[in-house]
Amino acid sequence: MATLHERLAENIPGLRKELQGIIKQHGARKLSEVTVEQACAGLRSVHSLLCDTSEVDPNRGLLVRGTPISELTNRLPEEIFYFLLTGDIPDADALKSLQNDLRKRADVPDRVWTVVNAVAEEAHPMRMTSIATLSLGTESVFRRRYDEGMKKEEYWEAALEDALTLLARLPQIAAAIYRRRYKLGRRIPSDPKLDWAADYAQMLGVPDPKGEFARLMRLYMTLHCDHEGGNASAFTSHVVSSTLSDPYYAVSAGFNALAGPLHGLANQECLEFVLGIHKKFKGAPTEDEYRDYCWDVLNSGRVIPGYGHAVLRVTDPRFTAFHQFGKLVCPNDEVFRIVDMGYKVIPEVLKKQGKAKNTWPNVDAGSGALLYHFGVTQATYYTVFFAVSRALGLLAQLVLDRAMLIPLTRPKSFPTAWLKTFINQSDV
Ligand code: CMX
Repeated sequence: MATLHERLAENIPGLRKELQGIIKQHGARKLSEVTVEQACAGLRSVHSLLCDTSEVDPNRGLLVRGTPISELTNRLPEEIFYFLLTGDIPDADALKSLQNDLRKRADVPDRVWTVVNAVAEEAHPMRMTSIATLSLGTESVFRRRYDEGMKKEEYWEAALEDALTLLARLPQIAAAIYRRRYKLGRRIPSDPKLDWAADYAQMLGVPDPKGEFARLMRLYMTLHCDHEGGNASAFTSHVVSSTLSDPYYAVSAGFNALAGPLHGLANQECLEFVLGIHKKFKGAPTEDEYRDYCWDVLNSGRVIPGYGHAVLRVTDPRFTAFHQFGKLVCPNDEVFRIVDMGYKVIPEVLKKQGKAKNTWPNVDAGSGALLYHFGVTQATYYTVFFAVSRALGLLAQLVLDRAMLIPLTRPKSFPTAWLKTFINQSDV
């Protein structure tokens, strides 16, 4: 089977021609209407972005290239990256070639370690990850080739170069940040015999005699890989990369969006919520105690982290995958039991409250308890796991954006005065 680069080179001319044909023939057709509320409140559900890597179906959850994520849970993240970009699962040779390519690119330059070590030790790990990502960008092939006058048709190849290098180096950087931020000792070198996620797992230094933590990391990296194009981090990365900033700028910007509590930081808050229950009840509570605790949270004006979603209207299949993993690996772990019990109690409470459109758990509700089980107790680090995985999707999307010659993103804004005039005129 073709290598990733070969397969993309085969696919892109046809896809480009197809899209250009669609725009030429149907460019004036309307896809979506924008209401005043949508324009003033986050552009919810406005069909306005192309994204071929994945889509989120309100009732089926994440579909990667049309395949439900629940059918991909045994795949390696490297296979998923190939799949996101091409729509094909690589065969053994293509996978090996991709893994070898990543290994060759994995050495992190010393100056990046200098930058990582210069960030305040108490900084949030997401800030460190974003700074390190930006700092890697001084070697951007995209930037160099752009400055040399690269043709538009070749942008995707230079973006792919950067994407592979960034992916190859992120696990080392993220693991080093973990060890530095929580004072766990020296960096652990990469082991080139391991796959991408298992290597990340071993570089964190988490004891893993049965290889279960490595399995969790593979699952984690696969489940968080992508979530279509309109979520905050993907959209941010898309906008930045549309300016022809290099992929390091774009991914770092995407990470900055991920660091918000309504997005990727929620997994940190989920574990804090579960640990709060554990502390208060000195273990798993009864269902009644759990219910009362949730009402106290809601009545104090806070949200229940890990529940609800902007698009999904069912239990997130990614939660189901983590939940099943926990039931197999640590069914009696007290923190996991609180997550398990929450699945029974919380949807019912949220339903009674009647505000949330989706009362079911999202991906963040259970992942922290599993990490905690393996000794990764530092919840402030959890969004970094999300970021390393989501880099797969951000990078795949931006390579395809450049391949499809997607131009600068530039919606039109308007002042409130214009809105008032518009309303008055349309009322007449
Ligand atoms: N607990 C309490 N109230 C909730 C809720 C929850 N878990 N989820 C939604 N609501 C409330 C909203 O705060 C909103 O209240 P107001 O009308 O008072 O503002 C109301 O229900 C309607 O919200 P919604 O349309 O159902 O949800 P949104 O699309 O606005 O927001 C999300 C989606 C995820 C931000 C929201 O469900 C939430 O805050 N959940 C908790 C945080 C969380 O788990 N975030 C992780 C999301 C996963 C990700 O994107 O990374």
